[in-house]
Order: sequence, then C-alpha cells, then structure tokens
Amino acid sequence: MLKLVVLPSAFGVRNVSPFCLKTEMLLTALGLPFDMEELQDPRKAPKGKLPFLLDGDTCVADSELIAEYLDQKTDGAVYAGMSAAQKAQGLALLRLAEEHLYWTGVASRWLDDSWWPNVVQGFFHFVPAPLRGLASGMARRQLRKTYQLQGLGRHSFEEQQGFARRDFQALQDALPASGFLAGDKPGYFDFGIAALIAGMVDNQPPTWFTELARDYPLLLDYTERVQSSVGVYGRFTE
Ligand SMILES: N[C@@H](CCC(=O)N[C@@H](CS)C(=O)NCC(=O)O)C(=O)O
Repeated sequence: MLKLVVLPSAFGVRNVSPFCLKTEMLLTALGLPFDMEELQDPRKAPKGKLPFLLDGDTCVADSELIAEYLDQKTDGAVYAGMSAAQKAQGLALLRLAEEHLYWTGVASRWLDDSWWPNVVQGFFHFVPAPLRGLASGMARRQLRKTYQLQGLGRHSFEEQQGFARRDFQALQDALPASGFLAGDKPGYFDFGIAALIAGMVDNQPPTWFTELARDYPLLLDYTERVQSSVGVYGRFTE
C-alpha cells in the first residue's frame, strides 16, 4: 500500500499544505489505494519538506517528483490526454502558483504579526510550552530570511499585495470559466493550482491573502470545481 506523508491539519484546514493536498487529489484521481500519515515536524522528512511518498522500499520526496513517479508507475496516467501545449501551459501556471503566489500566502500567515499566534498554535503546539516560543521564533526568522532571498520579502507590504493580485488575476484570466485546463476532467495541474488556493483561502481566521483572493470569484469557483470533481477538499467537509 502506498503511504503519503503529509502535514497535520491546522487553521481549520484538513490538509493544510498545498503540495500535500495536490498529491492526495492526484492519488485519488488515479484510483490508487493509499494511506495518509501525518508528520508534525517537516525537518524529519527526507528533504526537510512535505509531502513524501513511500512505495515499499522506494521513497519519493517532492510533490512534482511524486507525480513523475506515479506517471511511470501507471504507464502515463498522470498526463494522459494532455497535449504538449496543455502540459506546457499547465506547468507554467502551476509554477506561478507554487513558486511565486505561494510565498505571499506563506508570508500572510507567518509574517503578519496579528496572524502569527495562529502559526504558533497551528504548527508548534506539539513543542513543549517552555520551548515553543524559541522554536517558533527560530522558524519565523528562517522563513523571513527565505522570503528575503526569494525576493518578495524585499518589497513593501503594498507591493507584495500587488504581486499577489497580479498572480490571482493571471490565474483567473488563464483558467477556463468552466471545465478544467485539459478538458472536462481535472488533472495534475488543476489539482496543484486548486490546492494552492484552497488551503490558503479556507484557513481560519482569514489572512490578507484570503481577503485579496475574494476579489477573484472565478478563480474561487474553479478551486471549488476541482475539489468537488475529485471529491477531495482541503477543508473539513463534515
Ligand atoms: N517543492 C516541494 C515543496 C514542499 C513544501 O514546501 N512543503 C512545505 C509545506 S507546504 C514544507 O514542508 N515546509 C517545511 C519547511 O520548508 O521547513 C514539493 O512540491 O513537494
């Protein structure tokens, strides 16, 4: 049985990591039986990030590498039916979402002083109370440095919001108003984009990212459409 190792739920979101949720959607759509196991501390993952997939003695860390692995395992089912142009467009949009917009979502949780207590509670509750402030503070300093190195962290708050808005707008304009990127069934790239938006929009309480996303109703409709089509939601549904 395949085992997908993911972050535990947090902020009222069942599968809080977009990369973990995308992979859960993909495995479900492929009809492959799998278990999910939670790991509280991503530093214990093979590459220090989640998700990773265990298939017998094989361990695959990174959601994109997992998709590649599953594509081989299923003789091409992951990208089946996609033209080269559809794959190229899907990858470009997914990169925009995961490698750019994602960071503004992360910043809206980790670097907003008013939201920060939710991060401490959601991600560090397992650390014994006397050490929690230290551990979370160190992780926050590391995150701030990463955001600086990525580049977005060098901009004013208004400029960061501008970058996020342009990403939201581009996704909304590029995604189909009905159906999915490569037809009437959602595929890997739909899962990735929808997973990115889902968790960061449904997190409680709302972040500034959540508030901005509400101005892009077609993008939110698409996110709902992908989740309902595959029957996997980021949020709790019952
Ligand atoms: N490129 C990786 C990104 C995974 C990733 O960033 N996961 C986050 C959770 S959303 C994580 O584990 N972060 C822990 C850390 O960076 O310390 C993938 O696609 O799997």
